[in-house]
Amino acid sequence: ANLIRREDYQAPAFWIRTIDLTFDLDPAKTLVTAKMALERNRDVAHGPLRLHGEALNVLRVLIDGESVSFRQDGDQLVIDNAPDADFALELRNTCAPDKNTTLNGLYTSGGSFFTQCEAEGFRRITYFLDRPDVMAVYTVLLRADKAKYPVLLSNGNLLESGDLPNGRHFAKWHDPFPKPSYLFALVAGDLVAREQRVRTRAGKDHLLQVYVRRGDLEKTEHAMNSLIASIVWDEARFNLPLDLERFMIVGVSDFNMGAMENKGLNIFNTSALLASAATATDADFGRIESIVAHEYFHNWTGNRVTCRDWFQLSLKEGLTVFRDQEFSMDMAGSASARAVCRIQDVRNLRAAQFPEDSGAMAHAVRPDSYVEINNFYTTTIYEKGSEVVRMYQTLVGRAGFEAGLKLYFERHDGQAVTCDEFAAAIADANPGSALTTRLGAFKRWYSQAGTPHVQARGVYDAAAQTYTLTLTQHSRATPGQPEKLPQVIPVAMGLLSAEGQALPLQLQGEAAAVGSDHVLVLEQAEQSFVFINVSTAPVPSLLRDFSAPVILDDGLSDADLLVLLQHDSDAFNRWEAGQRLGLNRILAALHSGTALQLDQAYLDAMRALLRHPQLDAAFKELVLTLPGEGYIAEQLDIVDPQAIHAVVDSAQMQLAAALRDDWIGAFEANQVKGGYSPDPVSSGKRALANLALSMLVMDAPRVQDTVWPGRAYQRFKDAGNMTDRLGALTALVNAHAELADSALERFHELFKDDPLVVDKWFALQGRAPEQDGKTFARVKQLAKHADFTLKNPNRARSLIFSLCMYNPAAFHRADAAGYVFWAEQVLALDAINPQIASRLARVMDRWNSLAPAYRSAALEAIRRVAAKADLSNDVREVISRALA
Ligand code: BAL
Ligand code: ZN
Repeated sequence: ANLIRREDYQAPAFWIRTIDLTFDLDPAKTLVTAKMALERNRDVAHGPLRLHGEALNVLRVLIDGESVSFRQDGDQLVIDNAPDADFALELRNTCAPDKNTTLNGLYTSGGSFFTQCEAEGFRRITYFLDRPDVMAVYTVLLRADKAKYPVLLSNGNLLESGDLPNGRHFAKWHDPFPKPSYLFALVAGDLVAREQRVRTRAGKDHLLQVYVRRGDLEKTEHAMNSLIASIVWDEARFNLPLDLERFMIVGVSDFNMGAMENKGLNIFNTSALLASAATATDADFGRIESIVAHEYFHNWTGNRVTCRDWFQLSLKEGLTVFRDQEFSMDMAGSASARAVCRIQDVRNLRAAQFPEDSGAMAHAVRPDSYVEINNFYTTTIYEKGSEVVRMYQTLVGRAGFEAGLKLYFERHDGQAVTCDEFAAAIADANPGSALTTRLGAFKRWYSQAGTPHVQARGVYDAAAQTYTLTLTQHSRATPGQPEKLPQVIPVAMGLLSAEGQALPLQLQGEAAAVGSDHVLVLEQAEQSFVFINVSTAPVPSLLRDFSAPVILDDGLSDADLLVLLQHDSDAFNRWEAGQRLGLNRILAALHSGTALQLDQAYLDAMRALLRHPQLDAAFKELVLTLPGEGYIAEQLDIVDPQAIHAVVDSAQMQLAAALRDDWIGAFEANQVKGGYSPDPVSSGKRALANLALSMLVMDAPRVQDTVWPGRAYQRFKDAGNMTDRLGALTALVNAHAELADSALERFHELFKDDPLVVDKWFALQGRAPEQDGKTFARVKQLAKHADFTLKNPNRARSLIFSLCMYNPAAFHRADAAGYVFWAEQVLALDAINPQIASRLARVMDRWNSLAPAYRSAALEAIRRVAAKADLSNDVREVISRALA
């Protein structure tokens, strides 16, 4: 397989200006006719026309109506003597949607047709210059059996539709916006739509539609509301209007990603679209809102301005994640609810992106090379990319960032550009800003992989009333990048007195204090900042709101952390202080190899937090939840997943026992009355009540209590919404309560006809804490369940990924059976769907840091996969990197 390098980018030899596509849809053999207007790109050397195509059967190739000779070169169709003048190319080919289990290109799901073209799926539909810098105007004629496929959709506006002989019908669509092939979409099937007409600020009317299968219509209200909110928000915050007369969303249950931003015709995994109180949790409602927003926001950041090449993927993804995160925060409303969003985003970043940055697949936000682009739809491109965009905003301010984005669209609307163009627009709109004066160094965020480590140490001089804060930074080597240069790191900070008072900040050399909240810019390997007129030894609160994606070592004592936990005006750092207090104790136990004994000071702090009269339930739930096992593993050079699990489990049991009365109080105080609403206050209460219930059920055996397991079972049975029902079920399952099995059975019986809920049922069992190998044994059993299949990505994720990716103690077994299972599943999946297989393969990214007891067995399993001769490029790349 070829390594594709960023530095080898060349503009295309031809442009395709328009394409007229005709589809005669048939599941076994679909006929595709493409008529394209081509012209040579005179800026590049004269050469043959090379079109991409995969798994296609070519029937004819005409240039200006004449048959032309062509040859196949691997997956390319080559025409050596294409004309110099503009010409018309006509192609006719077939493809086999029914056989397409990759879910990439044109495929069928539940008897309907769907497409997925990002990144390189269009070449599985017809031969094309399937690269994002070739933008064409599409006209699409769909023809199909009318009874089976009454709805025929493609991008843009419907020009005409009508009946054809033999029970067939047609629809013709035209998208006025030139677009790259990855944004093409078609849908054909028996679907129904929720519709809404909206009028935007400019007075234009638009039709919004959400298409789903018949029985799912009542689960689309939340998605429609989220779409409307997204439209309103993008106009209000960034002045970006809806540019289409018609905006459609379609749900499909077989889908590799969460959703796809095809122009005017977003296609969604049903898991990111359908919600009702009875079937979806608060977290699902939140996720749907953010994904609907994300895809909608792509209409500008991605579609109107797209990527020149796939190395620039974060140009659209990092920026669009940033936009959806900002949207979710604005929707959340109160300062506290915003902080909860931010904490959750950072928790996800640390749980997924930090390990990626320190593992075999570490890559820069703008990678230098790839074998399979599908392997680079990663948390680094998305979530770290979003943090990079956030740092622009931190450095130029909110208004400055908005001005920068405005300039970006003024300059590049309708173009395919690079991350450099984005950086230049933000910088040029903010001359003299903290960003613009150091733009070159700032852009190292795009080129250097790895998470920078920042160390902070402060010295207080009581006599001089100064506080000198010294910040140092270094980044560890990552594959292919042994040396790193210092990065530009905005460090938002404040100083507190030991009593928790915010202290005014005045930097040496400045005439006056700058308030009590300030952004320092660390740009050298080491820098000192001197604060003057500091009346008392301060406690520093650094990296407020997580102002940069770095690992901070601030050397703070327990006493300092307690001050921050109780008093910091920055809610993020308040949460962080609580996490650190827990983490320090867990790490100390792991380092010393002794049993964890939580001390009174820590337990008192947690109790005070739980009892706090002003803090919101959602925030309390986040503070009282211990750091995840994956995040703890990240703090260690040698990882023993079983040991980590044992210590975390013990910490949890002690928290459950010591705070028993307070958990009861928290459970009772956080019951939500009335109808279901997924708003931040209600969902925060449900989250805390569920945590309390889990704690009480977990603690029950210690005090021979049967009341709380009984109450959990009752709540599971009677719950009026899925959040409460699943919360109660989780409490029973995670505590290995006697009632767990009958609750699981009942749950399956209740929801066996709802695939998204059955996914939850599998996932819950795949993630259940291990106890004497029971969880692992159950997963192996469930893999043979009648409802289980690897063909549906959601189902594969629900069981197999839950175990291998999210349940380290059940997966990393002394007898290596987890690794054997992993290898089997990767190989089985690879034969069906390489994209999903390769995601599972990545579980072993960090095998090298496993303790010796696991390491050699893990390596053996990786080698077993590597030994398979016909691995996909996707899996081969991941496995090769793991072995490199
Ligand atoms: N572009 C792929 C799906 C998404 O990021 O929206
Ligand atoms: Zn996206």
